[in-house]
Amino acid sequence: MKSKNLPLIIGGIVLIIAIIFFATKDSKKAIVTGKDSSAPIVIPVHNWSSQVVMAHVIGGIFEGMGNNVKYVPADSQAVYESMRIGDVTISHEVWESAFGKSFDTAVEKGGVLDWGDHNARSLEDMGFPTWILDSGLCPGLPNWEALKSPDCAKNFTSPDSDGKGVWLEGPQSWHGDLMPARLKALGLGDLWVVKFAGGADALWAELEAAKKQKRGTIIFNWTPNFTDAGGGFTFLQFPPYKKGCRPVDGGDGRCGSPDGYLKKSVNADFPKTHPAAAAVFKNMAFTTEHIGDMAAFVDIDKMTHEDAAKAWLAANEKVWKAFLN
Ligand code: TMO
Repeated sequence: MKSKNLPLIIGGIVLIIAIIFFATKDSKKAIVTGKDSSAPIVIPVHNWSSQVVMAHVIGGIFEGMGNNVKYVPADSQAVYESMRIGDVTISHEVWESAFGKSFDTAVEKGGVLDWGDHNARSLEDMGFPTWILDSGLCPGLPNWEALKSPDCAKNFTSPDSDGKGVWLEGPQSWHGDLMPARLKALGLGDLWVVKFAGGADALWAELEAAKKQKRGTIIFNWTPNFTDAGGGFTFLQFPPYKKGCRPVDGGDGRCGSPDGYLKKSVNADFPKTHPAAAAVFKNMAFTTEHIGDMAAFVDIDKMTHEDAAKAWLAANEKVWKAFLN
């Protein structure tokens, strides 16, 4: 009896193993090559170089996979709600300091997914060109307390600043009144004032002008950026960031910006409508150097964002092809 059924049992086991093997193989295949919808993947475009170049880098990769892509100009705070309701598909540079709060709000409401971090960490803060350290314009830098000296502040004035030193902040759309509030909270209001640049280009123009005129300048800047190369930019050292220290979080504002994440996120339907593109986007993780290079093609080499993306893709084939697996 036993020996009679043995071939049947063995046959059954082999059949079950075969079914499991092919089923797993098939489902894996479905994850990697599942057919993406022909509906466009909507990528937002903001107002700093790496973000725009990276939009075209990622869009180029998606197009190479056979997808349709659409680029839309978007406000960098409102974009998380736009993504939540499906007007925008992905966000590829979620900077913790500037946008963490808007991102968290959208995730909590539902409809936005955290799609993982880039390799790069981020810092967004006030700083100065490193040559100022040896210039005698403000002894004690990069410690922020050097700014308490009237002899320092007077070297950072502009014709319309009423004799006060100037912090040139980025466009107000990035951080609202974060920096004016910080400046006041640190007790610097009598000696310093915040001005807002119309765009990122005004920040870089200010760096050039200050160098030519050998005058002090403090601007808002960030890393990863083209200014990482060569150590030509130094961030001010403020009291360390702690959760809750900002006025929008109920704090007194006496702190610098966090050592932050740089994240990707997606509309929650994206993995269902475009499973292949979503899987590739999840794999994408750029380094500080990758992102600095994307910005440098525009801000140093003066390429268009589209050409910069093509140049970056051509020079980094190994990097992005690894994301396709
Ligand atoms: C979001 N930004 C990189 C301009 O700080």
